[in-house]
Amino acid sequence: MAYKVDHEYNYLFKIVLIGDSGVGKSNILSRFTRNEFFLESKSTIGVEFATRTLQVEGKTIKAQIWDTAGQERYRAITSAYYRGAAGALLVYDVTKRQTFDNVLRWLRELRDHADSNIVIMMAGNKSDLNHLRAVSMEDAEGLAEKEGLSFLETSALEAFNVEKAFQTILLDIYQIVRKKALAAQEAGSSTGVPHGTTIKVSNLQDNGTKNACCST
Ligand SMILES: Nc1nc2c(ncn2[C@@H]2O[C@H](COP(=O)(O)OP(=O)(O)OP(=O)(O)O)[C@@H](O)[C@H]2O)c(=O)[nH]1
Ligand SMILES: [Mg+2]
Repeated sequence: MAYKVDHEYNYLFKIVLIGDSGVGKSNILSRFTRNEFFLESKSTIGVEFATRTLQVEGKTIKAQIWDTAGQERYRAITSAYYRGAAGALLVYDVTKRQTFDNVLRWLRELRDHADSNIVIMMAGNKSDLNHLRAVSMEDAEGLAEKEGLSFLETSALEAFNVEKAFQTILLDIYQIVRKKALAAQEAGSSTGVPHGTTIKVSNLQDNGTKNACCST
């Protein structure tokens, strides 16, 4: 049987796009992966994803970015959507206050469904519409600091900071992965033996089966 092994990247990281409907998630994705923008795009139905491979600190990283509908009625797939995600781009629209107020709701959803170590970047999209601004930089920076998120304003239309947003998320993820790998290496080399789970086999039971109990 013929099959192809893909050796073209060092790491594959999944990133999810979240935020209210209409904030520009799908256009951020198309700008980043295909350098395209659509003035009149339809609301996403179901889940789509696209990939782009890029260099981070000399490593080739394939970013697999998932996009779904911000609209509540399409969102019955949450746990599958968040499974395995190493990063999240949480988008609001700088011209719509409600989408910023809902950031806390999205953070709660991440806390409920995603890995606790997930890297989160908040993006205030549509920065090109400055004359219609309803969320100040100060408010957004305040929230980002309080919640421990990175933050950028972006414009999918003008291709402003879209690249930087993903680069920042990927770099943060890469550094976490590297730190973990180094820690594991050090733990292994300090004893000279590989680390594993210790299995303590206790008394033989009456029926002759062994009762194994584990400690780490
Ligand atoms: N001016 C401006 N408009 C934008 C920008 N990004 C997206 N839009 C417009 O905003 C509208 C909604 O964009 P989408 O990308 O479809 O939004 P979405 O978040 O994917 O929406 P759902 O799929 O419903 O969750 C479209 O008309 C886009 O053209 C931006 O940076 N600036
Ligand atoms: Mg969409």
